[in-house]
Amino acid sequence: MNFSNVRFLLSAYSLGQLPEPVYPDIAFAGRSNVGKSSLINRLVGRRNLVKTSSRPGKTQSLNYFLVDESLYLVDLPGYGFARVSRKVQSSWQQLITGYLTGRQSLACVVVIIDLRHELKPRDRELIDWLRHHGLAYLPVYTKADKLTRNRQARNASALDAALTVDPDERIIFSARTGQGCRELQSRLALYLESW
Ligand SMILES: Nc1nc2c(ncn2[C@@H]2O[C@H](COP(=O)(O)OP(=O)(O)OP(=O)(O)O)[C@@H](O)[C@H]2O)c(=O)[nH]1
Ligand SMILES: [Mg+2]
Repeated sequence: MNFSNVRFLLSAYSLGQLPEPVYPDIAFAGRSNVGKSSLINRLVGRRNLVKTSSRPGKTQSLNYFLVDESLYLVDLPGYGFARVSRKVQSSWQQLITGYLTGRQSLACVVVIIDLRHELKPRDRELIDWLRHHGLAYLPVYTKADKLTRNRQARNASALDAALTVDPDERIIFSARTGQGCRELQSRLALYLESW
Protein backbone atom coordinates (compact mmCIF):
# COMPACT_ATOMS: atom_id res chain seq x y z
CA MET A 1 0.00 0.00 0.00
CA ASN A 2 1.50 3.29 -1.10
CA PHE A 3 0.10 5.84 1.37
CA SER A 4 1.74 8.75 -0.40
CA ASN A 5 -0.38 8.12 -3.48
CA VAL A 6 -3.28 10.10 -2.08
CA ARG A 7 -5.77 12.72 -3.19
CA PHE A 8 -8.63 14.63 -1.64
CA LEU A 9 -11.96 13.29 -2.87
CA LEU A 10 -14.84 15.18 -1.26
CA SER A 11 -16.34 16.70 1.88
CA ALA A 12 -19.65 15.17 2.94
CA TYR A 13 -22.07 17.28 4.98
CA SER A 14 -24.78 14.63 4.88
CA LEU A 15 -24.88 10.85 4.51
CA GLY A 16 -26.26 11.21 1.01
CA GLN A 17 -23.01 12.80 -0.09
CA LEU A 18 -20.78 9.83 0.85
CA PRO A 19 -18.90 8.23 -2.05
CA GLU A 20 -19.95 4.83 -3.38
CA PRO A 21 -18.53 2.19 -1.00
CA VAL A 22 -16.24 0.68 -3.63
CA TYR A 23 -13.24 0.76 -1.26
CA PRO A 24 -13.06 0.18 2.50
CA ASP A 25 -13.12 3.21 4.84
CA ILE A 26 -10.63 3.90 7.60
CA ALA A 27 -12.16 6.64 9.77
CA PHE A 28 -10.29 8.91 12.21
CA ALA A 29 -12.17 10.00 15.31
CA GLY A 30 -11.25 11.88 18.45
CA ARG A 31 -11.76 14.99 20.47
CA SER A 32 -11.59 18.30 18.76
CA ASN A 33 -7.99 19.53 18.39
CA VAL A 34 -6.48 16.17 19.42
CA GLY A 35 -4.55 15.94 16.15
CA LYS A 36 -6.68 13.86 13.75
CA SER A 37 -5.87 15.89 10.66
CA SER A 38 -2.17 16.10 11.57
CA LEU A 39 -2.07 12.33 11.98
CA ILE A 40 -3.52 11.81 8.52
CA ASN A 41 -1.01 14.22 7.01
CA ARG A 42 1.83 12.30 8.63
CA LEU A 43 0.36 8.96 7.59
CA VAL A 44 0.39 9.96 3.93
CA GLY A 45 3.60 11.98 4.20
CA ARG A 46 2.05 15.28 3.15
CA ARG A 47 2.43 18.41 5.17
CA ASN A 48 -0.78 20.08 4.11
CA LEU A 49 -3.10 17.56 2.53
CA VAL A 50 -5.55 18.02 5.39
CA LYS A 51 -6.02 21.44 6.94
CA THR A 52 -4.99 21.59 10.57
CA SER A 53 -5.50 24.35 13.08
CA SER A 54 -4.67 25.33 16.61
CA ARG A 55 -8.30 26.45 16.85
CA PRO A 56 -10.53 23.51 17.77
CA GLY A 57 -13.44 22.68 15.49
CA LYS A 58 -11.59 23.08 12.20
CA THR A 59 -12.94 19.94 10.57
CA GLN A 60 -16.73 20.15 10.25
CA SER A 61 -17.56 17.62 7.56
CA LEU A 62 -16.61 14.03 6.71
CA ASN A 63 -13.55 14.54 4.53
CA TYR A 64 -12.67 11.72 2.16
CA PHE A 65 -9.21 10.99 0.81
CA LEU A 66 -8.48 8.22 -1.65
CA VAL A 67 -5.26 6.27 -1.08
CA ASP A 68 -3.63 4.19 -3.80
CA GLU A 69 -6.95 3.69 -5.60
CA SER A 70 -7.80 1.11 -2.92
CA LEU A 71 -8.77 2.74 0.37
CA TYR A 72 -10.65 5.75 1.74
CA LEU A 73 -9.31 7.74 4.69
CA VAL A 74 -12.10 9.65 6.42
CA ASP A 75 -11.31 12.63 8.63
CA LEU A 76 -14.25 13.02 11.02
CA PRO A 77 -15.24 16.22 12.84
CA GLY A 78 -13.95 16.28 16.40
CA TYR A 79 -16.28 15.82 19.34
CA GLY A 80 -16.48 17.74 22.57
CA PHE A 81 -15.95 21.18 21.13
CA ALA A 82 -17.65 23.61 23.49
CA ARG A 83 -17.46 26.73 21.36
CA VAL A 84 -19.99 25.63 18.74
CA SER A 85 -23.68 25.78 19.56
CA ARG A 86 -25.54 22.76 20.89
CA LYS A 87 -27.56 22.66 17.72
CA VAL A 88 -24.45 22.39 15.56
CA GLN A 89 -22.94 19.83 17.96
CA SER A 90 -25.99 17.61 17.80
CA SER A 91 -26.17 17.74 14.01
CA TRP A 92 -22.51 16.67 13.84
CA GLN A 93 -23.28 13.93 16.31
CA GLN A 94 -26.14 12.67 14.17
CA LEU A 95 -24.01 12.73 11.05
CA ILE A 96 -21.17 10.82 12.72
CA THR A 97 -23.44 8.31 14.45
CA GLY A 98 -25.36 7.73 11.23
CA TYR A 99 -22.10 7.25 9.40
CA LEU A 100 -20.56 4.84 11.93
CA THR A 101 -23.65 2.65 12.23
CA GLY A 102 -24.67 2.73 8.58
CA ARG A 103 -21.45 2.50 6.60
CA GLN A 104 -21.10 -1.17 5.66
CA SER A 105 -17.66 -0.60 4.16
CA LEU A 106 -16.16 0.80 7.39
CA ALA A 107 -13.06 -1.35 8.06
CA CYS A 108 -11.69 0.38 11.15
CA VAL A 109 -12.12 3.45 13.34
CA VAL A 110 -8.82 4.92 14.48
CA VAL A 111 -9.57 6.53 17.85
CA ILE A 112 -7.07 9.28 18.54
CA ILE A 113 -6.36 10.15 22.17
CA ASP A 114 -3.96 12.69 23.68
CA LEU A 115 -1.15 10.79 25.42
CA ARG A 116 -0.52 13.69 27.78
CA HIS A 117 -3.83 13.50 29.60
CA GLU A 118 -6.02 11.10 31.50
CA LEU A 119 -8.77 9.43 29.52
CA LYS A 120 -11.69 11.80 28.95
CA PRO A 121 -15.25 10.54 29.43
CA ARG A 122 -16.06 11.23 25.77
CA ASP A 123 -13.17 9.00 24.63
CA ARG A 124 -14.32 6.23 26.91
CA GLU A 125 -17.89 6.60 25.61
CA LEU A 126 -16.73 6.36 22.02
CA ILE A 127 -14.73 3.18 22.66
CA ASP A 128 -17.63 1.62 24.59
CA TRP A 129 -20.00 2.58 21.82
CA LEU A 130 -17.75 1.06 19.12
CA ARG A 131 -17.43 -2.13 21.14
CA HIS A 132 -21.18 -2.27 21.65
CA HIS A 133 -21.73 -1.97 17.92
CA GLY A 134 -19.05 -4.54 17.12
CA LEU A 135 -16.97 -2.10 15.08
CA ALA A 136 -13.23 -2.60 14.66
CA TYR A 137 -11.21 0.17 16.27
CA LEU A 138 -7.58 1.05 16.90
CA PRO A 139 -6.61 3.45 19.71
CA VAL A 140 -3.72 5.76 18.83
CA TYR A 141 -2.10 7.83 21.60
CA THR A 142 -0.79 10.98 19.99
CA LYS A 143 1.41 14.03 20.76
CA ALA A 144 4.01 11.67 22.18
CA ASP A 145 6.75 14.16 21.25
CA LYS A 146 5.59 16.36 24.11
CA LEU A 147 6.64 13.71 26.66
CA THR A 148 9.84 11.90 27.62
CA ARG A 149 10.01 8.19 26.78
CA ASN A 150 9.52 7.33 30.44
CA ARG A 151 6.49 9.49 30.71
CA GLN A 152 5.11 8.12 27.43
CA ALA A 153 5.29 4.58 28.81
CA ARG A 154 3.68 5.57 32.09
CA ASN A 155 0.82 7.51 30.54
CA ALA A 156 0.23 4.82 27.92
CA SER A 157 -0.14 2.20 30.67
CA ALA A 158 -2.69 4.38 32.43
CA LEU A 159 -4.70 4.81 29.22
CA ASP A 160 -4.43 1.07 28.49
CA ALA A 161 -5.88 0.31 31.91
CA ALA A 162 -8.66 2.87 31.52
CA LEU A 163 -9.62 1.49 28.10
CA THR A 164 -8.87 -2.16 28.94
CA VAL A 165 -6.67 -2.64 25.91
CA ASP A 166 -3.34 -4.50 25.66
CA PRO A 167 -0.19 -2.62 24.64
CA ASP A 168 -0.12 -4.50 21.33
CA GLU A 169 -3.65 -3.31 20.56
CA ARG A 170 -2.74 0.39 20.41
CA ILE A 171 -0.06 2.65 19.00
CA ILE A 172 1.94 5.51 20.51
CA PHE A 173 2.24 8.23 17.87
CA SER A 174 3.57 11.67 17.07
CA ALA A 175 2.58 13.67 14.02
CA ARG A 176 5.56 15.91 14.70
CA THR A 177 8.33 13.27 14.80
CA GLY A 178 6.66 10.41 12.94
CA GLN A 179 6.96 8.06 15.91
CA GLY A 180 4.59 5.12 15.42
CA CYS A 181 3.80 6.01 11.81
CA ARG A 182 5.24 2.87 10.22
CA GLU A 183 3.42 0.75 12.77
CA LEU A 184 0.15 2.52 12.02
CA GLN A 185 0.62 2.01 8.29
CA SER A 186 1.19 -1.71 8.68
CA ARG A 187 -1.73 -2.11 11.08
CA LEU A 188 -4.06 -0.39 8.63
CA ALA A 189 -2.78 -2.56 5.80
CA LEU A 190 -3.68 -5.62 7.91
CA TYR A 191 -7.24 -4.37 8.40
CA LEU A 192 -7.58 -4.10 4.66
CA GLU A 193 -6.35 -7.62 4.04
CA SER A 194 -9.02 -9.01 6.33
CA TRP A 195 -11.73 -6.70 5.06
N1 LIG B 1 3.45 18.59 19.30
C1 LIG B 1 2.48 18.05 18.57
N2 LIG B 1 1.44 18.82 18.15
C2 LIG B 1 0.47 18.23 17.42
C3 LIG B 1 0.50 16.84 17.07
N3 LIG B 1 -0.61 16.56 16.37
C4 LIG B 1 -1.30 17.73 16.25
N4 LIG B 1 -0.67 18.73 16.87
C5 LIG B 1 -1.13 20.14 16.97
O1 LIG B 1 -2.42 20.15 17.55
C6 LIG B 1 -3.26 21.14 16.94
C7 LIG B 1 -4.53 20.48 16.38
O2 LIG B 1 -4.17 19.62 15.32
P1 LIG B 1 -5.25 19.15 14.23
O3 LIG B 1 -4.58 18.07 13.44
O4 LIG B 1 -5.81 20.30 13.48
O5 LIG B 1 -6.38 18.53 15.17
P2 LIG B 1 -7.81 17.94 14.78
O6 LIG B 1 -8.07 16.82 15.72
O7 LIG B 1 -7.86 17.62 13.32
O8 LIG B 1 -8.76 19.18 15.13
P3 LIG B 1 -10.27 19.44 14.66
O9 LIG B 1 -10.32 19.27 13.17
O10 LIG B 1 -10.49 20.85 15.10
O11 LIG B 1 -11.12 18.46 15.40
C8 LIG B 1 -2.39 21.80 15.88
O12 LIG B 1 -1.84 22.97 16.43
C9 LIG B 1 -1.30 20.77 15.60
O13 LIG B 1 -0.09 21.33 15.15
C10 LIG B 1 1.63 16.05 17.54
O14 LIG B 1 1.74 14.83 17.33
N5 LIG B 1 2.57 16.72 18.27
MG1 LIG C 1 -9.16 18.31 11.87
